[in-house]
Amino acid sequence: PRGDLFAAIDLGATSGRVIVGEVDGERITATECSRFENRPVRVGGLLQWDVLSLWADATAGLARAAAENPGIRSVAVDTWGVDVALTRGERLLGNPVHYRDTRTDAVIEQVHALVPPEELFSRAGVQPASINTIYQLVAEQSGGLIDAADGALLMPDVFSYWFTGERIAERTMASTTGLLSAETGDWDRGLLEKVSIPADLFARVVPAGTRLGPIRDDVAADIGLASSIDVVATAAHDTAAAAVATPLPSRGGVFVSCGTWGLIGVERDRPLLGAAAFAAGVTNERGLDDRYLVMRNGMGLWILSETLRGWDATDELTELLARATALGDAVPVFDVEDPRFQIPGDMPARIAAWCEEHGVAPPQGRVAIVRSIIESLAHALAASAHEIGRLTDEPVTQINIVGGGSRNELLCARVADHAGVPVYAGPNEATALGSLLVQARTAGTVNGTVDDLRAIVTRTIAPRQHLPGARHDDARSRAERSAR
Ligand code: LFR
Repeated sequence: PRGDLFAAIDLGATSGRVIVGEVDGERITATECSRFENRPVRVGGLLQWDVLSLWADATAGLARAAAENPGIRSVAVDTWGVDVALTRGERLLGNPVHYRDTRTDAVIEQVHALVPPEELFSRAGVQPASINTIYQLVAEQSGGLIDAADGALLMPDVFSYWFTGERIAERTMASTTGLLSAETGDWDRGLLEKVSIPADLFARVVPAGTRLGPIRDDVAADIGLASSIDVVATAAHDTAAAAVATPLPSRGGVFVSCGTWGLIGVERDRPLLGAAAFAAGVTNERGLDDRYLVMRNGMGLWILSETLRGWDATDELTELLARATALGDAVPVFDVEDPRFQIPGDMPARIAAWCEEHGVAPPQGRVAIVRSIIESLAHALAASAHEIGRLTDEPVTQINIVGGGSRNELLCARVADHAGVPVYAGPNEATALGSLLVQARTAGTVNGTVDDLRAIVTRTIAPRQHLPGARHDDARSRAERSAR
């Protein structure tokens, strides 16, 4: 190889992957070396992480990747935000609970009685949402687990800890908890006190790119690694890693990181706080270095993938999308942000119920349901992009879609149509690329700011362009008209 090699372990909603990347000062290329299932398990009334099988699969994948690619310089783990493991000594106190579990519903009011949502937002910059770690920890407190714990680690940090024995809290990931001060970037002790969560549970916050040390010898032997590899705390929140690898222009571009979730935002030097930002559902999470991701956190491909899962038709996505494209856009547009769509279950039934409640004829048949989901999602993403432009006072001139959604041509084309600006699609593995670039900088392979890292992606990958169509149908108003 011409460049240096790095490995990214990316744990996504349905699968985990080990991706090996080669980086030199100019370019990055990445190859998926292994892919394994990531399925939360519902047992004992709780939706839980299957964390041990993930460890087994991820480390087996890493060992294979290392055997096939001698000289890998480092490895790093990223996942979605908010989920946390409680520890006592070196052990986990049970399986971490998945954020789609509904146990937090019971404590929302309790938390808000102690700290009103507006204050949660002004302190942490994060939009209060029932998935946030703050509610998860308060829920565990009612169950007595906090009393038994002497530590709390966010999920990527669990893997780093198992690899190295180092307990840290990587900052981009920590910023998703709702417990990190937007100002200082450190745990908000005053807030923790108000909700009676002991501050000493948490590990020290470190910036993305911190080298944690080599994989412990005993661990390397256990997982079948011939020689040890360094572990880096990358931008461990998948969204923050994806933002690094999004080929954004210097101005006017909005990123849409579209996987299971849709994160629509811009990168800024300051968080966007205040009443208007709060009311508009803005969330400020940490990006690489001193950047903030000013975003709206909304629906992504989840409704679609959950629908296909329910039909046992996950393999039929390509065909269904082709037929949905041919069908046209005369389908209902429903509100993808309605909370009923967050919980795993029968999505078509919930879409039908939503339509009936709103006096709209529900989509009939699989193809129409798929098209209705795409139209509704495209509409919501486009509207959010413009809302972010309005709130940050920077009119949107283009939208960059990265993540799995960037491979969905119909979705990208319809976002362009609804938004009235060009959409640039790709890279779809932005999260892994971001992780690899952060590691390459830690290793000294490349230097510079997040803009310099991003420029490597821009040089390597040409996104697909989708121009807005001539016809700017507003499907929502049409659906509403037909309802009258
Ligand atoms: C995307 C993501 C979002 C976060 C959500 C839940 O994968 O990380 O940024 O809000 O998952 O953790």
